[in-house]
Amino acid sequence: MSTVAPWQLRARFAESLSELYGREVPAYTTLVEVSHAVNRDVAADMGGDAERLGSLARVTAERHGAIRVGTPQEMAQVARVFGAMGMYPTGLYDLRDTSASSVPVVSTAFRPVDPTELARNPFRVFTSVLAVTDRRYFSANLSARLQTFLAGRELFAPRLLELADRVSDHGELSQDDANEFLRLATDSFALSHEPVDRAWYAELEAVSAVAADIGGVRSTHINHLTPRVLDIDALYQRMSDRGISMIDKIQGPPAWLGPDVLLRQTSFRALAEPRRFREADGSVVTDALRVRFGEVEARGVALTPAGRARYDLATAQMDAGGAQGDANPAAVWAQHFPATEMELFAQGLGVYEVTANLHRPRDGQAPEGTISDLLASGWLVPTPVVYEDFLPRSAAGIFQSNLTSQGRKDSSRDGANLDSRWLADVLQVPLHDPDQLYAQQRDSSITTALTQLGLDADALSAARAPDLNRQPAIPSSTANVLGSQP
Ligand code: OOG
Ligand code: NI
Repeated sequence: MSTVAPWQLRARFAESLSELYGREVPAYTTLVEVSHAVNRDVAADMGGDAERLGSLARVTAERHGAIRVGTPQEMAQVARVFGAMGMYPTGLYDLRDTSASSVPVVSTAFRPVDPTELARNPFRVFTSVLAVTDRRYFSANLSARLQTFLAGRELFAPRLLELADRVSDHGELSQDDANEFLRLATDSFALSHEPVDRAWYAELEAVSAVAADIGGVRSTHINHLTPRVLDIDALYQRMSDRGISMIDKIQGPPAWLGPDVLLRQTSFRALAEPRRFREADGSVVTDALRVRFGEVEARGVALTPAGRARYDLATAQMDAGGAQGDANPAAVWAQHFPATEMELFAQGLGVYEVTANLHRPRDGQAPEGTISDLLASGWLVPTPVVYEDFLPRSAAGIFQSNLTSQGRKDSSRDGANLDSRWLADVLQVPLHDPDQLYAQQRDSSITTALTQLGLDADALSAARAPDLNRQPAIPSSTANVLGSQP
């Protein structure tokens, strides 16, 4: 009997979580249906161009999930379970200072890091761990009680962790073990029906609704599962037409006619779900909790660090315009970003792979010159690299839109220093840097393409590794040539 590889586990896990979440939150199923309809329509309208940032098959299956855990130990277990599915921690998102409300978590995204694996199935999970030692939120006394509570719970069955380690050691599982792994992994994220201790939940909620959601219960659950759409503005309209009230805007870059970059997201409000509570007198009552919701996203071209700096600037200016009430976000955006993909690439702002155009008529000419020359003469063709990560600001917005209250934070105290070194230590596996991954992808595509053209990749290395942090990837003379192409 054939065995099951990590990417197959990942694809099947995404599917089974989707089934689970659809049963728990029916509006999610509506969202997925509308997303698929939008994607079909965009594909029909645009043809092959619709697939420029991922095949329709990939985009249709594409989801991200969000989960939240309480302790470094739980986070390390998550790394084992997701590692078995070829999902590795990438990027650090410290949300403690990005929002006005109390969001005491530090996060990373578990995702495939290899382009081939991303193409097979890009499932990713935004994963947050509670900053239990941060005194701005938790007093010494509350922190100690919280840590005791968390130490006494078990989020992942020992058998699940054993199977996860087996995949990591052997690279595959038998069909039976795979089925068991997927069942246990999916069950770990189901909403529990165990009664919630009212007093404990309320004590944590006074500090932070997120802290209560994580540390007030004895299990974890999927917070949301997000499909990807090719046209988020159309999706927003169709959901609104169906009477589902969306948050008042789409987060991230504005709608405009130029290339889509990074990530645009929107959501609808958390739905109240029946949950059981144990009262102080021991009685159990059914009440409602609003912690989960629906989210949808559109993904664009990844940005280089230089492009990201532009994004930050544009965002700050759009905010300032917003405060004056006369903002036209698309106009502000257009002051910072070029209107064509060719320019986005030529100015060193967008991340692109190149491929060798082996069908180019030779008309007596051999491929020669610098990378820029080869692009200009059509021997190299750029294709965009899709943004696979998250945006701290949108993430903070997502947390915030879900909060029942502001919570409290004593900013006069020192925060705990939870940086990427701390997180890598917690995870016990390397923490990947998104910028490095994108740069590697670009550089290795250049090496492959040059080799295919029979050129000496090393000899062109100066041009091969342009410092996109500081200067345009391509000399401006070429930028002009590229920009004038259709
Ligand atoms: C995660 C929020 C972040 C996103 O898409 O930016 C997120 C959470 O609410 O647990 O999912
Ligand atoms: Ni999300």
